[in-house]
Amino acid sequence: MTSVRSLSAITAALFLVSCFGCGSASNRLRSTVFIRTLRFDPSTLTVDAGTTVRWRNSDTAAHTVTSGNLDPAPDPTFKDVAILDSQFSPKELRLRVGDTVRWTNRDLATHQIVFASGQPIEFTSPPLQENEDTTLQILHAGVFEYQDPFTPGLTGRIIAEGVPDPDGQFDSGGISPGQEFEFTFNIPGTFTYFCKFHNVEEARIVAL
Ligand SMILES: [Cu+2]
Repeated sequence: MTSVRSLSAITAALFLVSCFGCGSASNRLRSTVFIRTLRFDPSTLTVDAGTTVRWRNSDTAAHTVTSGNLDPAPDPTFKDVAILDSQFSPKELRLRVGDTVRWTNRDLATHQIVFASGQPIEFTSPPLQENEDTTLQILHAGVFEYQDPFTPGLTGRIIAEGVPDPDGQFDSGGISPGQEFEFTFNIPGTFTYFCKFHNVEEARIVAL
């Protein structure tokens, strides 16, 4: 009886030791950001200090995770989008961060520019009558979708590219499709990063 009891005590002690070991392993802080087509998902991730963040490339192209910012271009310009025959022309506009978009309504019908919600840029233009225009300076890198609520199916896109300004804290180099990169954020703070292959994707880790 005694030997059975002591045996079970030893078993319990061993169980506790092994459980402590696997407990500390599974409690190690981890979080994942997915690399998608020209965006990091989520674009803002809040973690506890000490967390290891893993970026997984879920796109079909290679990207990087490079600490720093995408800055405005030193020589910003105007970029024109015409609204003609109920189409945005061009439908997809590439520009540099700092450039200003000017939409001009060349239709008889009223049109309006409304950015999709949940993007870093919020914008709703006044309704535009024929030959009226509206402007917006783009101050963030990224892909921005917009639509005209007056015309179902009328959508446009802006792809804003910044000037890379790495700060040297981390740089994955090229991450191929399906591959991963990890970095541990031991110090509280806000850490911005971007992809230096495209200079469009910008995101941040907030470590508490
Ligand atoms: Cu990229």
